Amino acid sequence: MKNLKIAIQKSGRLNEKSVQLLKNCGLDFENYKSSLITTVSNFNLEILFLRDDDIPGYVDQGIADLGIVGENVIDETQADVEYLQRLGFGKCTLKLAIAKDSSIKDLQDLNGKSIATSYPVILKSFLDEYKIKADIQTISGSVEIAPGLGLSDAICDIVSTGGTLKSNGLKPFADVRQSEAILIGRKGLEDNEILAELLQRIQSVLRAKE
Ligand code: PRT
Ligand code: ZN
Repeated sequence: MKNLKIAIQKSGRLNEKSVQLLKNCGLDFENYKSSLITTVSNFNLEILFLRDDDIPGYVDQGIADLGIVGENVIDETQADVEYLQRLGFGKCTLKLAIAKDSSIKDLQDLNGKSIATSYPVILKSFLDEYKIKADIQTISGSVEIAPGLGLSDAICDIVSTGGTLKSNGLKPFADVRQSEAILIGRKGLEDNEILAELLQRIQSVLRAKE
């Protein structure tokens, strides 16, 4: 049977837990930090190591069959993929945040204000839902320093402990969406036996953790 390809994050917050999950499923592979692809010796699977932002697109295009990535990234890229299994790690919340002493009190106060984010697609759909017209400033990182530098009135960024907001003089203001790592698959994999076996193993690993 033809190997499936699964894309996981090469380095970053989801890498270690993605590797651990696959190892806990009994898959035997070397986690080469320098190579982009590795073969599982005892299962019909190859592992691709990618930037998380690229994973939904690879799966959407069928270059990878499966992927492990945060729901926030899937939503932001608007990839057309199947949600196969929530994985229970990488939990975080995309939040709006403002300066501790900001005059912004409720969502409607964001009208006419500028908001810095790395998630313009998700933010735009949230603002549209509340009929708020704000100026979205897309930046790729260090979003938390934008208000202090005068670039924006608010930010929309991922929060887990809240420590980063606090140390930049910001406070959370509203939740935009929650997220966790999820197993995604390309369309048309429904009857694949390798996937069925892998899903079964993943689900028993998750159950053992409960
Ligand atoms: O290099 P690559 O593009 O693959 O990685 P990346 O730098 O884009 O992503 P990475 O590794 O930072 O995060 C991968 C995924 O982990 C995200 O897409 C989320 O789904 C999930 N995740 C969980 C988080 C966090 N928790 C998190 N705390 N992603 C980012 N953060 C950042 C956040 O952006 C902010 O700067 O951590 C800071 C806030 O953390 P606290 O604990 O101070 O609130
Ligand atoms: Zn990324």
